Amino acid sequence: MSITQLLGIEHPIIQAPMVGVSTPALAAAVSNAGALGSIGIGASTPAQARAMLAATRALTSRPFNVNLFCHRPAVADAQREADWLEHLRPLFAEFGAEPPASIREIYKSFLADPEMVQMLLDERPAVVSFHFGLPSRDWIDALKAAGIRLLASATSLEEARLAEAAGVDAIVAQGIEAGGHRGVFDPEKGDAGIGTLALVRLIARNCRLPVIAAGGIMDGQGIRAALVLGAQGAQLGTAFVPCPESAANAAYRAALKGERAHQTRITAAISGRAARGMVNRLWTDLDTADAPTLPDYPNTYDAAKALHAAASAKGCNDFAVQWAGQGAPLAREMPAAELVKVLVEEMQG
Ligand code: FMN
Repeated sequence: MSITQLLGIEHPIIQAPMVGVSTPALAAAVSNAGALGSIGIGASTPAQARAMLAATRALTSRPFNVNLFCHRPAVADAQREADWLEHLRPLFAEFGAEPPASIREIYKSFLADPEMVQMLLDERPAVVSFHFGLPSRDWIDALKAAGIRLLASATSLEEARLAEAAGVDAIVAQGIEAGGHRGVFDPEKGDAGIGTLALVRLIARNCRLPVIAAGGIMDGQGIRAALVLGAQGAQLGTAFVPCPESAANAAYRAALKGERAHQTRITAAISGRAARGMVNRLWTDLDTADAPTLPDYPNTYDAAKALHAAASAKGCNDFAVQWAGQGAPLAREMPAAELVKVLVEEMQG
């Protein structure tokens, strides 16, 4: 079965789920244009997620994708967290602020959230995707039995093989060029850092499942190249950030059009897990030579968000998280439906 048949779409293009950036309006516009829109519920409670699904369904009757975070649940470590906050104290002081007294797990892993599985089984979105790992086999089986198609991010052949063995329907091969968080299953094992070109080929040659290429793909030429490599589709994140339907703020949009778009880098110091974005002081001032061990994801993120809040309260936007991939300077600002149309035209050459 082709990826378009599998997902019930016309064009082999997926708008990446992007927590904080993708919206029901963006997902619906993409789905209505014949590609697959996505919403990210990784940072939502089941009630918030249910509302987001309803908001998307109010705008489209087409299939869309619902994305979850499957990281190891955070292990609180009061000393490590206190050391990290102490490390950040001088940055807070620049804005006349104090670090928070503590940080916490600002959202639950899907792995520890049976209520979220129940929500998905009740709502039955057409497609569900996993990032940072996989849920247990019985949850995968239950979601499949409910008629939901399942996708999983993989950053290596080993992760793709695990996803295949677990029973998902297709693999999102996420190269090192990609914006946002690396989908690495177990960061402690290290990150092979494989580029999209090699990763797509590795997985297409060694797995039976359809491959969806992700990372650095910004236009139809890039999608075409991925298809030539053996992918059946492409997932684009950064390309959709400037769409008016996204939740990106004015500063984020301006950065994508400016010099900083040429400088993206990966750091784990913002959230506790490696992620790529446009370099600002979050990239340069947190991960210093004397930095203590990072608290777990997403507890570290709580601290970065507090720092951004303190800075922005004083009119400083240098600590805003602006995830973006290496293709960022190629992003184009246009409504999502138009972007899908342009991508398809370019893809068809
Ligand atoms: N991937 C997820 O699976 N879940 C997310 O919530 C998520 N958030 C992201 C937020 C932003 C702003 C960006 C740019 C990417 C995010 N990603 C997320 C990664 C994408 O799924 C995808 O791997 C990536 O966008 C592909 O690279 P590109 O940005 O170069 O197109």
